[in-house]
Amino acid sequence: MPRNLNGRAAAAADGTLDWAAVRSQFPIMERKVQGGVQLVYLDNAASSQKPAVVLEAMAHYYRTSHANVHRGVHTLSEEATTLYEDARQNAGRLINASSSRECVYVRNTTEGINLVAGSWGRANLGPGDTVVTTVMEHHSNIVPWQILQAERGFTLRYVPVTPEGHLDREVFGSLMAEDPKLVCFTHVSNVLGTVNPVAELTAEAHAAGALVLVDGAQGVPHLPVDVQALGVDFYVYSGHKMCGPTGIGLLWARRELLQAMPPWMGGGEMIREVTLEGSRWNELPYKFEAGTPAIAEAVGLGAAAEYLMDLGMDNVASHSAYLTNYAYNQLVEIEGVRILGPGPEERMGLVSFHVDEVHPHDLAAILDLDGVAIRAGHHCAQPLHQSLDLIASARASFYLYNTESEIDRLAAGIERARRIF
Ligand code: 7TS
Repeated sequence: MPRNLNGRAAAAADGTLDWAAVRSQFPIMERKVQGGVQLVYLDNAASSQKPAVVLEAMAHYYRTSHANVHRGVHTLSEEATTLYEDARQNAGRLINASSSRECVYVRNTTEGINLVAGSWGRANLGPGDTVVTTVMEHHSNIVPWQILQAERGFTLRYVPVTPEGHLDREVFGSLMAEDPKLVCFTHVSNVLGTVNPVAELTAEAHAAGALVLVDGAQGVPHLPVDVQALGVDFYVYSGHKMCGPTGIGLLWARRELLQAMPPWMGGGEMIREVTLEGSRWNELPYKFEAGTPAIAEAVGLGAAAEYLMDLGMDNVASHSAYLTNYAYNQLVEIEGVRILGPGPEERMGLVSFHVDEVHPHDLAAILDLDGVAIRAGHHCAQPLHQSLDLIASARASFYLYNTESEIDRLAAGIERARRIF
């Protein structure tokens, strides 16, 4: 196996990417399961696999430079701090943040949204205010708002999804007439694969005087993201879905918003001065980073962001679109398969479906016997499944290292399951 570690090393002689070389950079792709079957990993929307460059960045940090950050003047603490802050730069550069001061490390997308709800939301929302989110959301962009609503007494409204799997723009428009204070939606649906028109929706929400929060959990892994061009106010993503480790993600927000927001958690790191009478907060972004952070994970996130930027997010997007299209066209041909969501050109990274007479969990179990890993269930999107009149669905989701022949194995497995039932 060639040991090309960084993304640039996978460029072919003609400048295009050698996707087989990319695949070879992910050690887990050699994994056999079920007593010797080659693993086919199609559960990337839940969590992606990691390239060697990310694993090695984290291991190297622990082997050579581990210490707590922003504290000591000793060599290791300074090295750890530099690695931690360089990683923040890369994680921000991936989404074109203009300053790393606007980039707050969080554990994941869920924590980032909870931070905005608990800080901005608690300070700014009350009776008479409206927050708009959508039926398409992962629970992490619904439940934090419901919890806050119970405390603060604002109105929470939901944009429905059309039968074709898009946000209902007419209802979206009519909800803007209610002067919402905040509009929250996902960049890419983790069930339908729908790519939402973030810039257009944001312009509409801004015209109504609302701030916009975008859940980028499924957007950042596959699409070039430019938070400045999109015009959004808050953008959140998880490291573990974009080649990085678990336990780390990024909340980006416009500086004025972060400056005005109260801290979310109190403790060490986030203060400038503490007396028994009260405390003053640290500068951005540290005001929101109480306690010893996930340092190695941040280093891994930075390495993942750099890896993706080396591959080129346009290349990554084309490859994901190609695999998604290939899978859609394979699955749509299978009798009894109902694909959820829009056509292949309007989706990214995944295909969720239902097979007549076969429960999604049974299907996933049969595919697992073939070494094919997919997800079955409600994918933390119960309201969306309720609107589709389904309790559960099966989902195959793709990433950098997947191949056509793996998708062929998925299709063959589905055919086999249909014959069994
Ligand atoms: N938003 C979207 C659109 C997601 O797909 C997910 C995770 C999250 C938020 C939450 O991310 P976390 O890193 O905070 O957990 N989605 C899935 C999934 O579809 N299957 O497992 C996790």
